[in-house]
This record gives sequence, C-alpha cells and structure tokens, in this order.
Amino acid sequence: MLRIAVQAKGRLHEETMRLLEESDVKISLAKRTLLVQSSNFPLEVLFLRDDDIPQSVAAGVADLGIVGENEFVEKQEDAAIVKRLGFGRCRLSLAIPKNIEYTGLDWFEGKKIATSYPSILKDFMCRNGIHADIHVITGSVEVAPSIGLADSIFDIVSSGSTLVNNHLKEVEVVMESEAVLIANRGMTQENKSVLDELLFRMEAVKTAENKKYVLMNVPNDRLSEVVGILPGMKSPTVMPLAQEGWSSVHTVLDEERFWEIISQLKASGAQGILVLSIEKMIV
Ligand code: PRT
Ligand code: ZN
Repeated sequence: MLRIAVQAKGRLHEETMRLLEESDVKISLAKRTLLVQSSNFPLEVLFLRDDDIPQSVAAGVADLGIVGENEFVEKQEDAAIVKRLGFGRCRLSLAIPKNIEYTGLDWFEGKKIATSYPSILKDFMCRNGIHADIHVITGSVEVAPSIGLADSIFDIVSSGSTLVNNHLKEVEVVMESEAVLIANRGMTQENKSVLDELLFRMEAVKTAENKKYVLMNVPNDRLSEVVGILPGMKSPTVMPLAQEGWSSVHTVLDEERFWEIISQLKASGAQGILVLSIEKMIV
C-alpha cells in the first residue's frame, strides 16, 4: 500500500484532490479522518499541514507527498522530486516599501528582512555576499515594514495584490514555485510500481488538459484544404457521411490555438463543428 501525504486544507488541497480524482483514484472525503484509504487503488491519503509533508516523506511516514516546492526547499529534507504538477504556482520574492528607491541587491546589506522562509533567504543572501538581518515571522509577513518590525520582506507573491495593499514593491524574484510530487528515497519495489502506475495516470490527465476533441462535417471537395489546416496529433480521422459528397473529420486541437483554427475551418467549408473535452490522453 502506497501512502501519500497531502495538504489537509489550504491552497493546494483542492487541486491535489482533483488530480487524484481525475487519475481515477477514489478517495471518500465523507468519512474524513487523518488517513483515508482509496476504494479502488492501492493508495492511502494522509492529510497533514503542508509544513509537515517534507519531513514525513523523508522519514518514510509517507512514501509520497504533494507540497509547494517553496516549502520543500525551505525544509531541506531529503526526498526526491518525481513530478512537477503545474498548479499552486507562485514566486518567492524580496519586497521593499514602494516609496524607497531600490539600488540593487546591495540595498539589502545590513537591512532587516522579515520572512517565513529563512533558509531559502539565507542561502540566496550568502550566494550573493550580502549580510542581512533575517527576522523569522510566521504569517502576515507583509505588515512587518509598516509596523517597524523590518525594512523589507521576503515572501510568496502570486498576483502581487497583497504587496500593493501593503505599499510594498517586488524588487527581486528569488525562486519560482509550483506544487511538486515528492517521494521517499527508499521505497519498496512494490510501491515503486504503484507509483509508476499513478504517474502514468497523472501524465494522461495532464496531456489531456488544454486539449479539445473536435468533430466536423466537410464537403469532400474541400477535404484536403481542411486537413491542411489541422495540426492534429497524427493525422485526422476522416469518415464518409451517409449524405453523399460529405465526410466527418475528427481531430484533437490545442485550446490555445482553438479559436484561430476554428475560424479557418469555417472559412474552408466545415460545418456542424462539435467540440468536446478530453478526460485523458495516452500518447
Ligand atoms: O495550514 P497549512 O500549513 O497546510 O497551510 P499554509 O497556510 O502554510 O499554506 P497555504 O495553504 O496558504 O499555501 C500552500 C502553498 O500554496 C504555498 O506553500 C505555496 O506553494 C502555494 N501558493 C500559491 C501560495 C500562494 N500561491 C499565495 N498567494 N501560498 C500563499 N500565498 C499567499 C502569500 O503568503 C501572500 O500572503 O498569498 C499572498 C500573496 O498573494 P497575492 O496574490 O496577493 O500576491
Ligand atoms: Zn503551512
């Protein structure tokens, strides 16, 4: 049985549960306790605070964990990153009061910086030869400069609105982060193969994201024109329609290029265009 530690509640919880669900790992949240076993996959889910996830994976209390890379790097625990998951994106940045002129990293020499991420900050300052006074606070780091607790902060930034609301400006991005799947280094062979199956499923879900399955009817005399527009996975599927002189064309499109391609298809005589979401895709 493979055990995965996930955030019990907070910013990563929902997307983590959705990823498991889309990978067809059923977890009943109704009878939610600290440890819940999947009803259809050899996996049990351990619900923890994100701060405790790196250590539980490193110590083997859990085989796997889903945690923000920022938290994982900060905790300096020994585990392997096996997959970057693409959600919970944010950055760890240095910010200073917005009315102060920023003159480059040297500005931080001898300054007091408030943060909940002291080891990442210490490492960054050390690499850059800056001696700053790092002041650890947990929570509401952004208010530290206005109450005179620090000259600047080092914290998570996503949209940047928390900084703006606190009259701060971002001056250095130190680290980009996203949710990562981490694994214990001493997993049994049996658990490794369950992990491989889980990774295979996660990959299928990720590949399908941002892709659409598109069906359309095309007059046969314009088929080659339409097929030429389609950047399908391999080549599109073309099947004759009951109505003479027409074909049905099926393909997979990237969501990003979707509207551009659809308008070209319409201009090339495609009709009855149907667009469907794809749940999973194995390439
Ligand atoms: O209870 P537990 O300890 O499990 O949760 P937590 O409160 O420590 O963490 P939580 O749920 O807030 O965040 C979990 C993870 O989400 C973080 O470790 C990051 O990897 C990731 N993440 C992504 C973020 C954000 N975006 C984010 N915007 N974590 C926090 N924030 C906060 C940030 O601290 C700041 O106060 O949001 C504010 C900034 O947001 P903007 O949009 O105003 O810039
Ligand atoms: Zn936390």
